Amino acid sequence: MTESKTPRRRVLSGIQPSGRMHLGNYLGAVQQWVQAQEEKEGLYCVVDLHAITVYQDPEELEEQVRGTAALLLACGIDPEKSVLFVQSHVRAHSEAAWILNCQTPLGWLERMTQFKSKAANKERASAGLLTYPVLQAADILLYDADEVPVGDDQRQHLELARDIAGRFNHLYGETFVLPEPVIRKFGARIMAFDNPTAKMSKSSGDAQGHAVALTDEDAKIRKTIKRAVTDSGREIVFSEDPEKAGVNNLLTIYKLLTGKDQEAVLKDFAEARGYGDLKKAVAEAVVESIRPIRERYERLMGDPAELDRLLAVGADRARALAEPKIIQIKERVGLTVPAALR
Ligand code: AQP
Repeated sequence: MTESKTPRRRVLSGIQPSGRMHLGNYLGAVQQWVQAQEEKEGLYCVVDLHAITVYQDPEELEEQVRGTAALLLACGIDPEKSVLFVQSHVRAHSEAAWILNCQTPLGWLERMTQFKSKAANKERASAGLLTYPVLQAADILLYDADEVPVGDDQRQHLELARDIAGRFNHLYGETFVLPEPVIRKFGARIMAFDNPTAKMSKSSGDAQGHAVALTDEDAKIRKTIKRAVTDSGREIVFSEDPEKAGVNNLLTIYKLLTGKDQEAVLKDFAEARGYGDLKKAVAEAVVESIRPIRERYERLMGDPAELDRLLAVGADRARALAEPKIIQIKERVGLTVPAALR
């Protein structure tokens, strides 16, 4: 008797090559991607089309794309198990984004909080910043992704992707899978070390003491964490109290990097003499986790031809999945697809 095999769930997520990848990206997103690829079908992309919604130096962008891909591999994305590719290498993303743009009410986009905060100056903000979440919906819907592991800042965009899919299915018939956001309870929002009420982000990543980048040397990591803002108390507890945000952030990072549960984490600090001891232990956990990533990254960056080869293979595999879907999407809305494009 042949055993019937349930198809593996498909997971898709992306990261912008817009700056130095940091601990927040790793703990909120990439660590989950690495874990997911063991049981699920993973597709992970470097979303360069998203990055150009704000100005990027053209020469630097090329290096950033390679660097981001190398970091994903260094973190444990295995190109044998997962599809790793660059968004702009698969044209269907841009085509699907345009078609979905034409189906998305403007009001839905104007309500996005990320747009509101990034596009305060409407004379300077690009139209791409407004339609950014539609491109993100296209990235996901093109591959019929079941799950999208992201940080908490992407929650609203993912709801929008579901709304866009639902509206399209309603107007043109069942076409898209409604993707589920996968957002961790711990690590969904790693906070900045210099301001634990703000999320750690690439765009502020160069500010002294803001973030730990995955390429930082041991001494720099120790210095950043030693200077992390905490509070004037002494209590080492997980807490949602904004006053304790700094301590909570340090404990969360420690928990995720050591794989311990909350109780075991608190036990490790039962004898601590103050926040100095906490910071030292967190810094060591971060150093030990980042060192092998940084070393693998340096090796990978030393062989750009091999990196490009891996990305070419990933793009071919992604194209093979995206091409039939973009044909289906075009046909649904009444666009003819000539034989040469099939
Ligand atoms: N601080 C964070 N904590 C947890 N998850 C995070 N992510 C980002 N920051 C945190 C998640 O990382 C994935 C890639 O996101 P991104 O490329 O948009 O990274 P970013 O650091 O948010 O980049 P920017 O350019 O600096 O964006 P802004 O200016 O918006 O902060 C996503 O899954 C994201 O949720």
